[in-house]
Amino acid sequence: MKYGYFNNERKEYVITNPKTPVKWTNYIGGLDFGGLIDQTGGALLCKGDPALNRIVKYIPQLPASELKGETLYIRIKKNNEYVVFSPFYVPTLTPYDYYECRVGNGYSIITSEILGIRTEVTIFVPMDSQREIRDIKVTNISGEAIEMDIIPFVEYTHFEAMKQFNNADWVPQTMQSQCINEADGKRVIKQFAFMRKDTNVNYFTSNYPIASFETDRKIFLGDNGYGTFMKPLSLFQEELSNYEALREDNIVAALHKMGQLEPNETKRIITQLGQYTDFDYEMTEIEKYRDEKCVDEAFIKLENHWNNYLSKFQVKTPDEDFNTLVNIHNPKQCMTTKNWSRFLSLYQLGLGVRGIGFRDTSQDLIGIMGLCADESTEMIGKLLSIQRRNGCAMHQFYPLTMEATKGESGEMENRDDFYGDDHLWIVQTVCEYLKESANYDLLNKVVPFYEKDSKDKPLEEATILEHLKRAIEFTHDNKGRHGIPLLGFADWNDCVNLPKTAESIFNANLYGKALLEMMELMTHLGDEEIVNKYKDYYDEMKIAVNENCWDGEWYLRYFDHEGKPLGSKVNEAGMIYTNAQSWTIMSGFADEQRATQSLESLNKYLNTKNGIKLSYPGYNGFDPNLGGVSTYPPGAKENGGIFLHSNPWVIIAETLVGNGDRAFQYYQQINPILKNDNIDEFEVEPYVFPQNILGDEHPQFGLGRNSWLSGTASWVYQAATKYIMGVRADYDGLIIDPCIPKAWDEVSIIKEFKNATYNITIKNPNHISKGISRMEIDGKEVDTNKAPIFADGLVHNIVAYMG
Ligand code: IFM
Repeated sequence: MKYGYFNNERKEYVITNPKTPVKWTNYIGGLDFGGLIDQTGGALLCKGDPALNRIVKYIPQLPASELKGETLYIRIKKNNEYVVFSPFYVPTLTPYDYYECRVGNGYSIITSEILGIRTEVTIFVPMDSQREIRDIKVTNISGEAIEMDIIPFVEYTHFEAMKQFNNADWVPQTMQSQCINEADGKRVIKQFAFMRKDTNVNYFTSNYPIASFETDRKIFLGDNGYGTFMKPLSLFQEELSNYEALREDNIVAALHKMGQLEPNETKRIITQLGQYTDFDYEMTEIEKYRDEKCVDEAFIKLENHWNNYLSKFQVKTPDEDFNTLVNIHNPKQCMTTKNWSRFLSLYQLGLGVRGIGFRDTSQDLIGIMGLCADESTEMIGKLLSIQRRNGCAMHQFYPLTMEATKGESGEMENRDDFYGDDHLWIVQTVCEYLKESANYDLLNKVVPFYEKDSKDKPLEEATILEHLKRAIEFTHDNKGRHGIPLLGFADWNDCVNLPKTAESIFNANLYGKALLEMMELMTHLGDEEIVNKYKDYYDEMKIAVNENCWDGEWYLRYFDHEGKPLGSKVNEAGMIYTNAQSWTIMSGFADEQRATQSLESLNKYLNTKNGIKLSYPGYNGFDPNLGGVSTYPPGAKENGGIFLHSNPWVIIAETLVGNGDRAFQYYQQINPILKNDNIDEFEVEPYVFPQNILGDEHPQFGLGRNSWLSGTASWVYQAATKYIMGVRADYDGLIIDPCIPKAWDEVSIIKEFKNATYNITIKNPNHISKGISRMEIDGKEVDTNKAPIFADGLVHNIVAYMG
């Protein structure tokens, strides 16, 4: 079954059936103000932190048919009786003649035709103003005059999201609403929790007179609270009660009387949902956004912003689905994960367990580096400010307070260990930034380490370069009995939690990759001494990996606390792991023969038509010595599921050994666009990567979950742009080193790089996968496949011939 289609001209996905298998969402605004919108108009909004300052009550676990956060009711009079429906289908479930939800960049537009009314609602947050705009246009298409009322609806949550659910005494006592009447019938309806009434005041308003309103859910639903959102009884009375809630479940329902709409007549109402600390300032902004022209301009500005972002890297290949993903939806997902980390989605509920992750965000930042590198610097500084003096890092932080924790959900707080990988990721992030931007000043920026001797006095601070060096030294100093870095609580695979002293081959490879990056950087900066030191570290680790971790046909993944291998043919479950193969190639530790052999083994044991599994066979039952991984059934998530984040690493590894056909095959296996025409098995949105797909050991093989916020976005984008297309920024130029399917004749790429446009055509007359035999820049032959830095604001034409 199919629920929609891609509209590339508008850079949208258009959902044509509201009854998607699970809610399909989109993001508006950012963490400073914004959240997610589902295809039936539900919204989850917050300001600054979804755990500490949440605005709207969205409970994803409720049935799909239930109201979630926000909706819109329309009331018409027929034969002197009210008929009430929602143009979003949910929560009234009124049959529709037409429905579409256009999932755009930073906006959603829901259009429907129900009972002779065409409604179009554009939902977005302006670029430079913190408010959710719902721009509602209603048209009477019934052919006869209709009397109509419009009732936007919001259900608030307590700003402390967890308290809303676990304290049903304090929360209801503190929630209050008030109405401010303005001169011309317009109103601002305020909502707050008593203790925050001067700092976090939510409000709803519109550009139209509000005839009457309701702020108490029980009264709104009617029948002493036994009414439903499907048929709120108060909407069958002429007016709402104008009750200003003193406690309990606060909502706002604002009755706008539109009067009689003649056939084909359209009316437009613009609502605003926001939060203010300074009422006077906010009123001037509210007035601004009551103006239709201002809203139109804000929408165009948002569109231009996204178009500009996407224009920085565009490809044209013979494969349209590849082009669509690389040019539109994948970079959009990169920006979204960069903005939200794992903080707020339908799966990561933003209730305070997960904040901004050191590991996750370091990787997410790389995803936007080629498009808007400078948007990463503030976050790089924040991440490094939770690095510890000894070089390892706190696992995550909460941006409003900058409080950091060692792990998620406090499981690590009383342990003296660390995540063995976190600190190493940021080395790649900073190096990618420098290659794309050439802003070497960043390395001299001084950032404190996390340990402090008093609340506001940092004990030690150092330059970013020094932070990176500490990261390297931490791993260098924390190795196990085989000379392999310690696992700590976990490495990238959060769920394999082996007892202390276990070693991680993933960490060995990540360390190897970080050393390669540091050697390149320090060579560029001319510090030979440190390059030599890192070369020794690198060689030492390469030997340790190859002497201890080769299992005959593939690389091992871990040594446990007793020195026994995991990811070996001696293991009944967890015999082979994907990351041990891909990363041993990405680190440069595997020689050609081992690289080829391990990729063959990976293909044999781990590949499926829906993507590459993380390991095989799955563990079948809980084992405290393995930890989280064994809590899942075989084939799910990290226990042998198709964990998409690790698929692009294999794609990159395949390009590094020159296998363009297989790299592309692996890419297309997970390309969500290709699921569109038959999506009932996959279930989640076809326009973003989910985090996981159930593997073939699970009866529901092919089912996707945890869409949107996943490191998959950043790494698939890197795999496509830097390795399949092969266009990679370097310190002194732009490398052109594609690895494409042999069948492709030609591809072209436009990349903005350091204040110039590189207009690249790659020709493949001999139908090979890899290797540039000659290149011309602006018509002149050059003897390299690296284009120089032009930095002249001009367009440069490059033609590269494969051969
Ligand atoms: O690497 C982790 C990530 O930090 C959070 N999601 C799961 C991944 C794999 O365990």
